[in-house]
Amino acid sequence: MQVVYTPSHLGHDITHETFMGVLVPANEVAERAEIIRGVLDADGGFPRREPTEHGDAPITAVHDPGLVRFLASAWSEVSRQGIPRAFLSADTYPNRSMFEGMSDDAVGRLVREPEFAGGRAGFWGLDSAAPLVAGTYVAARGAVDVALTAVDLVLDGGATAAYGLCRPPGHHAARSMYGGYCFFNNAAIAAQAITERTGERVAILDVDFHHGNGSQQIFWRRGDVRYVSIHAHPDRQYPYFLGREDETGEGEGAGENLNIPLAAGATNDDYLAAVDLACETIAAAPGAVVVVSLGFDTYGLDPIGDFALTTDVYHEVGRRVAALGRRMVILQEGGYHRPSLGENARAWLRGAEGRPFEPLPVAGFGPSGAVAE
Ligand code: SP5
Ligand code: ZN
Repeated sequence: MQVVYTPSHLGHDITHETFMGVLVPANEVAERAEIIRGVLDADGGFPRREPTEHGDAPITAVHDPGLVRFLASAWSEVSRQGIPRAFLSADTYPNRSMFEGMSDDAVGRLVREPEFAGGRAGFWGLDSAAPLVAGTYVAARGAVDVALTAVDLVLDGGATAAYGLCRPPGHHAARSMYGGYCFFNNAAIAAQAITERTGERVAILDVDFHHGNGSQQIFWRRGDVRYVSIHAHPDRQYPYFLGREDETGEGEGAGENLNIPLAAGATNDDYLAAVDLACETIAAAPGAVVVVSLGFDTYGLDPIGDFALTTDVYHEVGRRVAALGRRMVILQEGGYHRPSLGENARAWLRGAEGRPFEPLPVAGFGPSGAVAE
């Protein structure tokens, strides 16, 4: 399987994020993508290529041009405004209760993008844990081009499947919002491009630990993109305010959104049962391509997840998704346990290719998915 990768992600060189107001070491770091790249290279079965540039149009097909302008200018504004920070994080968000009792369109009429960079970050951002630095915009554009190049390989290049090593990830980014370590929604941009180019329906299967609130929002009223997600229940995990079972879409999109929230401690068996339901739901609608939002924060040792999956199950999940018989555009989302990331990606992708998985002799990493302490 071909891998699309660009070193432009390295400019998004995040070292810290905030967790409930406290500065903590960053989870979504450059080393993540470098580890996956290194392990896939060592496998020998994953030829790697750089993306080609696809321009603004596929981005503004799903995102507000204002979000693109904000991300393009945010860091230079931080410098111009003399804000002494290593990264941009929001100051104040427009909480919905700020407008309680005002007319229904008050948010649309009264909330305007401010000038102060911290206020702008609150206007466009979901949360305070998605730091933005000097290289973020170029990196986020690179991740979109990685996704669209994976689409090209599958639609024009005759590939059954392609893997886009996207970083930063994308599935939390909504039409007019960044957040959750995500700036542009790589999977949504890919799905939109596929619908435009094929005129056919597309499915997105989101197997990141977190609900892909951005992907759900973008396609909420769309009858041509079915979104199916398996994730931690939002009662206890980010993004808290979306991801429940009763969110099924509206209008043309009624019935096209399926959320499968799981309890803490979800096992391989729990997870495979959810994968089977997800695959049945995808198979129930026509379409030749599935976009996979692939996260490994479902792994048992992930520092921000609470599931109990092992490396072996990723091979089986890849195999079951491939058994849908659709072409696959597989895009990297989260996954923060660095010692296992490369092997988990290799297991999933080999499963998707119908190849067996033998663990590589990676230092400190055992065959059962357990890390030697
Ligand atoms: C793409 C992706 O996986 N984004 C995840 C964004 C999660 N942001 C919130 C992180 C909260 C971390 N909580 C740490 C709890 C440690 N016990
Ligand atoms: Zn995640």
